[in-house]
Amino acid sequence: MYQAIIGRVLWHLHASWGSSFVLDEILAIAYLVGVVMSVYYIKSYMRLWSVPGMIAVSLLASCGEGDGEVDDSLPSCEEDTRDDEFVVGIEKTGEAGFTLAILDSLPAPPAKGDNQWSVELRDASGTLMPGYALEVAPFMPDHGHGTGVTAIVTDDGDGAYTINPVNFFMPGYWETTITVVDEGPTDSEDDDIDIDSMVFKFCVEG
Ligand SMILES: [Cu+2]
Repeated sequence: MYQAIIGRVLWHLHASWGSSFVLDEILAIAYLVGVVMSVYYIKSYMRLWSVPGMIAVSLLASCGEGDGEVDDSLPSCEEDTRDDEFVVGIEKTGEAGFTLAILDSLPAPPAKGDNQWSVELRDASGTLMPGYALEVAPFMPDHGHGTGVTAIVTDDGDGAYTINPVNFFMPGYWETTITVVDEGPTDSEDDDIDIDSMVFKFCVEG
């Protein structure tokens, strides 16, 4: 894209140099300025709508309101009825019948900041299922944002996986969607298949 733009600018400049009309040169310079300005505008627009940008914008819009005041528009964790109470072995079953159990959480219960989860994956018949990829996506539905910290998943064999970190960077109600993915025979994402997904719901204290 940049080569094409630069090529067109050079062509215009060449055309203007080749003639004796001052007007051509003025047009070429105006064109160059226009291209630079529009590229800069598009880049800044894209930066605004990138994931960190969206998080920053939604944080400014929703999480930053009421500086120094107690925000009582949202329930505290004690009042929140949407969350799961954490117990060792808490499990969720997806629509395809796969079950994911959290066998250990550091810390327990899950808290603000980075959490490490040891989980176990079984299929609908209860068989332990190693060899899948898990995609972990914490999300705050009240604020409409996720986290910028990517969870790294390790396949420990025999259906056991370690997820670290599950990042809850602010207090409140978080829904963590874990998607079970069959990555297929190649490294390419083209042959990835989503097998099942489950949602864990935890409210973390400030
Ligand atoms: Cu938030």
